Amino acid sequence: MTEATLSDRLLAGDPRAIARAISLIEDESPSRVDLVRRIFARTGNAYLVGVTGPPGAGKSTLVDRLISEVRKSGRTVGVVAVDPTSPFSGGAILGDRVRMQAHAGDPDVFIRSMATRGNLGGLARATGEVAVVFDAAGKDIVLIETVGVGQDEVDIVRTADVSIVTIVPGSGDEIQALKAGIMEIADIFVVNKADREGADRTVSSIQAMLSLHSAADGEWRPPVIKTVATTGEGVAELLETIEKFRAHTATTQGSRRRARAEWRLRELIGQRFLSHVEETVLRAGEFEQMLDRIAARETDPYSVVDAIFQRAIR
Ligand SMILES: Nc1nc2c(ncn2[C@@H]2O[C@H](COP(=O)(O)OP(=O)(O)OP(=O)(O)O)[C@@H](O)[C@H]2O)c(=O)[nH]1
Ligand SMILES: [Mg+2]
Repeated sequence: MTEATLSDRLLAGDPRAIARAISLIEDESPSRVDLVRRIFARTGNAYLVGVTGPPGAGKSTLVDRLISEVRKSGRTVGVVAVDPTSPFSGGAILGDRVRMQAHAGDPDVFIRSMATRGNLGGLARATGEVAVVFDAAGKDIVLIETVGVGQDEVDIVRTADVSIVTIVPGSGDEIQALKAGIMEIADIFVVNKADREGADRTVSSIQAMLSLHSAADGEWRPPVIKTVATTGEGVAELLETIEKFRAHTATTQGSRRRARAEWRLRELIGQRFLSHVEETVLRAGEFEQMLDRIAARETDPYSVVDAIFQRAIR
C-alpha cells in the first residue's frame, strides 16, 4: 500500500488501513510522518476519552462496557489500550483482546492493544497518533486505556478530551498515593469493583480529598461514580457523565486541545533538535567522550550543551 492509497483508504474508514496505520505508528516507521501529514487536516471530530488507573483496576472490562454503551447510540468507536511497562507483556495484551472480544464482529468498533518501546513521552505520542488515525477513519469516540497512576501519567492523560481515573476499593493509602498530580488530571473518578467491600468508603475519601480544592463558580467538579464493570452496573451513568463533561467543556475544549498541541509540538521540536545534534553536529563517539569528561569532572553539562548549541546554530 503506498502512502497515498493508505491515507485514502484510511479516510474511507477501511479497517485494514487502520490496522496498517497503527502498525506504522507502533513500529515508529518513518512513513508514519507522511501519513499523519496527509490525514491531519481531516481530523478533530472524534471525542477522546482517556481511561487510566492502576494495574488490574478493571479498565479493560470497563472500556468493553463503555463500547457497548456508546454503540447503543449508533456511534462508532476506536479503542487503543497501551501497556507502558514492557514490550514483552504479551499476556496483558492477549487479556485485553479476550476481554473485548464481544465486539469482534462489529465493523464499527476497532480495538487495538499496543506496546511501545519508547518512554512515557513516546507512548503518549504514539497514543496521540493512533487517536488521529481513528479520528481520520471517522470514529466518533476514541477510548484510550493506559495503565498506571501518578505524576508520570499526566503526559499520557493530556492526550484525551476527558480523563477518567479508575480506582478500586481498598486502603486509603492508595488514594493518598494518588493525590499528587492526579487531582489536576481527573475529570471523572470511577470507583470500579464496587461489588467489593469498602466501595462507599473509597467514594467518601475521594470526595473528601476533592472538597479540599475550592472550585470557582461554574467550574467542573469531578464526580465520583461507582461501577461494577463485570456486570455493567453504573456504566450508563458513566457515559452520561462523560456527555455532561463534554457539554460543560464545549467552549473550553479548544484551549485544551491547543494545550495538547503545544505540548506535542514542543516535544517534537526537542526531539528533532536532538536528532540533528546526534546525527549531524556531533562526530562519531563524541557524545561518549563528552559523557566521560563530565563524569571525570573535566567539564560540566552546561558548558557542553553550550558548545554543542553554538556549533549547531552556526
Ligand atoms: N469483582 C469485580 N471484578 C472486576 C470488576 N471489573 C473488573 N474485574 C476483574 O478484574 C480483573 C482485571 O480486569 P481488567 O479489566 O483486565 O483490568 P485492567 O485495569 O484493564 O488491567 P491491566 O490492563 O492489566 O492494568 C479481571 O479479572 C476482571 O474480571 C468489577 O467491577 N468487580
Ligand atoms: Mg487492561
